[in-house]
Amino acid sequence: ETILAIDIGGTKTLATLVRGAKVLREVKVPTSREAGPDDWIASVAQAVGGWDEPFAAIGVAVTGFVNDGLWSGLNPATLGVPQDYPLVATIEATFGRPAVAANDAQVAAWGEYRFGAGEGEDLVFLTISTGVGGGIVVNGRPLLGLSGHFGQTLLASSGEEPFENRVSGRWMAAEAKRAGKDLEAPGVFAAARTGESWARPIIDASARRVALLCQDIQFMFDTPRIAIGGGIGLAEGYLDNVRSQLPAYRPRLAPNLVPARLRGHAGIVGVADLAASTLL
Ligand code: BMX
Repeated sequence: ETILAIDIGGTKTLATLVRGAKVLREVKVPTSREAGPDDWIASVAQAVGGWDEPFAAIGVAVTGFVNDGLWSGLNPATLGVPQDYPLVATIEATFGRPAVAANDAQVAAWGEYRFGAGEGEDLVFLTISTGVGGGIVVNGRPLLGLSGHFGQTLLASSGEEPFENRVSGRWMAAEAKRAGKDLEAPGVFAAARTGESWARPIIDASARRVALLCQDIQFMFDTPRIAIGGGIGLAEGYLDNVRSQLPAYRPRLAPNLVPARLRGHAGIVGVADLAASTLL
């Protein structure tokens, strides 16, 4: 069955038609930070308006917290989502098919489990992106609701602010600014590659915090693997940087870090599978 799968992220929104793990059509629109959910959904409707293939159901992956079909932001620095926006109801009214919605990283975890880095084993997925998201698959089931929101955890930042505020692409850009550089995260990586001395410590500090988080995840879930995705997570050298900064425990206690495989498609493939298996 063909599913309309949508992923609304902090920077861009992806609308696709998906069958299994296959992406049949795809269009990308920027997520306008000043607009709100009504506008974001309207731009998706407009972007897919010319598609004439039928679809049986809709899966929506979003940055933020999804509870009973209602969508709320947790960290306004990632995206300003109002509290309890009726996401599923609005999507169903807009597109005229049944819909499911879940957090972007939770369904990316599910997509990687089913079709990517999981290879038949449970996993924890971490995306280091505009923010930091996560998802947990245990005993072959995705944990939904608030679970996996590692970017919101407080311990690594001594309770002063969410973990992601000291790790994410937005944090890297803010640190660059403090060094007098007007650059986004990719510019920080480029500067580190060409040996600009201010850039390397920013990346190292982000990777160090992620390494500690991964070790903590291992103590909490003893998962067979932690798949790392997101634009930062998959940036050249980042995963090796995280590995090199893991605490020195013996191998049985150490997390097994692997790159996510579905790239930007993990969320849409995962939410399409969730829609197909729960709605059809
Ligand atoms: C934030 C939070 C998570 C999300 C994560 C990654 C909001 C709006 N989002 O921690 O729900 O999974 O960012 O989001 O509070 P991304 O847009 O960077 O992929």
